[in-house]
Amino acid sequence: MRAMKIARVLVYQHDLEVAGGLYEMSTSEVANLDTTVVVLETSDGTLGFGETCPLGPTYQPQHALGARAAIAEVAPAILGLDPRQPGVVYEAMNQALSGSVYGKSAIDVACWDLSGKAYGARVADLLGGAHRDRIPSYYGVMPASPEACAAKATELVAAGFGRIQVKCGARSLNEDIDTVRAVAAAVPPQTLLLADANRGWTQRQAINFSQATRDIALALEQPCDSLADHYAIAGKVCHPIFLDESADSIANIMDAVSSGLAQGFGMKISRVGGLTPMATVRDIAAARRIPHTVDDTWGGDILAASCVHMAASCLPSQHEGTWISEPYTSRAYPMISSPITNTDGWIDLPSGPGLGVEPDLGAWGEPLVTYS
Ligand code: 0XW
Ligand code: MG
Repeated sequence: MRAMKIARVLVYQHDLEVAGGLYEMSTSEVANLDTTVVVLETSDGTLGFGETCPLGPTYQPQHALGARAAIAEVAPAILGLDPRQPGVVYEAMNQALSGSVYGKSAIDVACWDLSGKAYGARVADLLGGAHRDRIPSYYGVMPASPEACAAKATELVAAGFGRIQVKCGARSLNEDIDTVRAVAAAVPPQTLLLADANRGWTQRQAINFSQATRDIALALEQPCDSLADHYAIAGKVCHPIFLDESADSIANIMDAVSSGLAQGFGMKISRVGGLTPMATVRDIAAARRIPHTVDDTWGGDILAASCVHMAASCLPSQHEGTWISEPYTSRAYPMISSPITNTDGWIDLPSGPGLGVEPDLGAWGEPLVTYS
């Protein structure tokens, strides 16, 4: 095998503006996303791309400056390593820094991109193979009146979406109940519905909401703040629990699966630390037939592509959908490759090699920092 070494780590920062002004959830709202793109340049001049983009500083304990600080800690430790060995690179990062896996995630994704380019394969192929070349997407309906949310859901179903998440927890419980009822009445019965409170409900609110909507087939996505809250409400709620923000490590996910706490997961690649750990999560979920999404918190085409490759490698029976930021973002960074978009509620798998996305680096300006 020809030698391939990481020679330089370049870090870029971009602002991603939210289309229409604000992205709202129960616990936070954001107008602008600060995304970090890592470019790994190898000794033979090949470039690999990775990205990490926390959803503002309060969605979960991750923030853009933290990501870049983590990258500063680990970048010197990966220089000279072979990016085709993501596990070896990951261990070097872990030896240099404990935790902050959302920063390490961008480097891990860039290693998979480089591996694909080196082997002439798609990242999905390296992850075990693509079960399909198009994957289903899903959409989060932001807080609004019951009528407005039902109208949006009707529009989404007509556009091809089969999975709809209703953002809850930002209004009174009765308004949430009325909204979810209106949305459920507006969509066909096979639509996968979720009420996502983004940690916003107390245990009592989650139990009351679930009991009041027990006749509706839906899942409760991260209703409460902590894992302990979810253990406390399990058995008292009438719906499956999908963990999202609390699905933050392989260990927690294993416990939630083996204890029977979680019946599904809203999975974010950067939250568990990249494609390498996400492949383990995918396999744990498959072993117990637990459905899950494959998303990230925001990001542009690079992060979206990494989600689509991972999602394509999941069994279709396990993968419920992939949320991408594209419908919500008015300005992403300049790219040469065609954008990763929803068409009829589905997303095409880029053809590769690697992630199959090509940034317009000439239009990106200078990197924030270069490690060499
Ligand atoms: C709707 N999402 C997938 C996008 C935002 O990152 C939040 C997230 C969620 O489900 O919480
Ligand atoms: Mg969620």
